[in-house]
Amino acid sequence: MGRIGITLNRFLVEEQARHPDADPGLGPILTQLAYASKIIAREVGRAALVGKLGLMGDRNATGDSQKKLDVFANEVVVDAFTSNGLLYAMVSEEMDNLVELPGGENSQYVMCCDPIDGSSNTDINGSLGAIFGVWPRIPGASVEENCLRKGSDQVLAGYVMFSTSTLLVYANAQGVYGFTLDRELGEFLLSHENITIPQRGHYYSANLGHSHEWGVGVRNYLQWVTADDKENQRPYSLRYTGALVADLHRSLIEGGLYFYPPDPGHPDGKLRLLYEGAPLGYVVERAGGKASNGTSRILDIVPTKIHQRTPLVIGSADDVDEYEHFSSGPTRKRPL
Ligand code: AFP
Repeated sequence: MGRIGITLNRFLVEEQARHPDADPGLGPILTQLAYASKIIAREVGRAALVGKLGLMGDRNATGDSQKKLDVFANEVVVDAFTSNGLLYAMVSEEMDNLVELPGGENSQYVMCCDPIDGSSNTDINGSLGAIFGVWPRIPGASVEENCLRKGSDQVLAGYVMFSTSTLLVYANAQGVYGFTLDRELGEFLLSHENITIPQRGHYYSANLGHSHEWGVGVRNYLQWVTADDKENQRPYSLRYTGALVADLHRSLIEGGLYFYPPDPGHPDGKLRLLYEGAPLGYVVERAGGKASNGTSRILDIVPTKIHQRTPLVIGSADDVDEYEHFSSGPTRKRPL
């Protein structure tokens, strides 16, 4: 049975004892994220009954229409880290500017988050997610310099998937772990110990509605990965939920890849670097996979703006390699 079924808090205590040199400041951050996730999961589960579906009527900093659950989840996450000294500052998809958190003046961490990923799914009972990445504070640096960090400097990252179950997945220096919410206990229990991503999968996730607008290299990849070649486990099957977290989680467990290339409507890509690409890239790399913008490792990119967008391809290492082979050499064409 191993440790499956133990609570998140017990797991964190045992892990700290197993790795005494591990950063002790990260456990309390995870505990607060778990608390916030329970509150968000409860509201997601009853949104249709308490008037929390639909739009707020505003747009967020990146121009996306804000759903009521976007705003609610952001308020829950900010509140979970206010006046407890756990975080110095926070970047959120739902806030125009970074926020220095009250009581965090002496904290040693900053967090970038997307409180609700997949907002287009809120009113159709689809899967939703939350994404977070945590960086150590740079002593003496400004709050902006502390937030505009490359993904490889993260010390903790993860996501919460609000779906058939509520699942918290995080990665740190020790590995990648998943905890499923037991609603009766009100506790996240260990359900996935030491997650590793398959080297290759048989699923791909992409919005094919844009495929006619993609670069020729990516279109060549799409033609290749959907070609009839049973000996090489092709064609891959398409799975696209509208929530990156849900599609990414499938790749993490069963293998495969997700990609969102640039298109005329998203010349720099649609996904945001700091609170989508970097945290999920950290999780996937810690699990043995890869994440890039089609040519460069996502975790190496240093953002210049907190809401900076990026093209993203993420998932099994062999699948991301195949994609990059096509996308970085537009004229290259493998035998189909
Ligand atoms: P929203 O949170 O605005 O719905 O965006 C979700 C997302 O960032 C990612 O989770 C999805 O995979 C992708 O965008 C969906 O984008 P398209 O609707 O353009 O396919």
